[in-house]
Amino acid sequence: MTTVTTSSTTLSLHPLICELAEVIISHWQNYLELSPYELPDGLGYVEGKLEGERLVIENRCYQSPQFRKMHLELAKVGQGLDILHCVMFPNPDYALPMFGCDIVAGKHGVSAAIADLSPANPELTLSNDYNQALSQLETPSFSDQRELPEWGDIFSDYCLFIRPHTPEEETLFLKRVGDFLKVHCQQANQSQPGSTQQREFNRQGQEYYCRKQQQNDKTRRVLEKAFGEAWADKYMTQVLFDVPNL
Ligand code: BLA
Repeated sequence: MTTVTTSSTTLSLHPLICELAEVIISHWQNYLELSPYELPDGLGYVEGKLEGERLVIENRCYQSPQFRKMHLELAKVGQGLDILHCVMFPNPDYALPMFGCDIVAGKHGVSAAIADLSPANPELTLSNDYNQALSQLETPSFSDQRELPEWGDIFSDYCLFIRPHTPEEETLFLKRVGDFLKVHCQQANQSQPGSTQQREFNRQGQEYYCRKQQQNDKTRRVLEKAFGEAWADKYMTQVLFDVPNL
């Protein structure tokens, strides 16, 4: 068995980010059969500094039979910006959505907390099983819901995009992401590989999702400032949102 832990991080990060990292890793460990996944070119740990502030990135990456890549990234930009980024990329043999999550914490607290189970098929729909399971969860309400950007048509009706204002809202966010992960892992464990045609469908859905996420200029700008344009483009297309070439 692969043992995973977040306590080995050398970065000191916003507490919500540390707690969410624990929630994610513990769900992966409790529900899925993990094995290591090597990122290209030794990109597990990277440090950059150009004209901007120092950016340190720590990556954890695993795979399982149902997921071709499960990526958790923790990043620190100077002393002022902490980021958690996580995506579970399904193995395209399985008709599963993409779990994605992003937390951005600045000097004045968390400005963005995002989590979704996003469809990965050309119709941009979740299956009946997912709709059924997700509709049965408790739905917390948050005081500050944020508007999705233009490229955000990939997100489902369940997408949560908020700015938490109290410790209670932070806890509710953690609980909601834990609920999403539990549903997702349970559904994944019950799912069966589909036909070759279905697989092509799933692959196209994943490609569309990645192309849209690559349009997030806010992420791109942070990476460009520390590592330059070419490196940022390579990182966004080969590490953060790589398209399966299968
Ligand atoms: C927003 N992402 C952001 C913001 C920053 C980053 C600085 C702006 C925060 C704000 O508006 O308050 C930066 N995010 C990063 C960086 C990395 C990162 C540098 O992950 C990685 C090194 N982004 C994702 C995933 C999702 C996602 C998986 O990586 C969703 C599942 C969403 N991030 C996302 C969205 C926004 C965002 C929707 C808001 C974009 C906007 O308002 O234009």
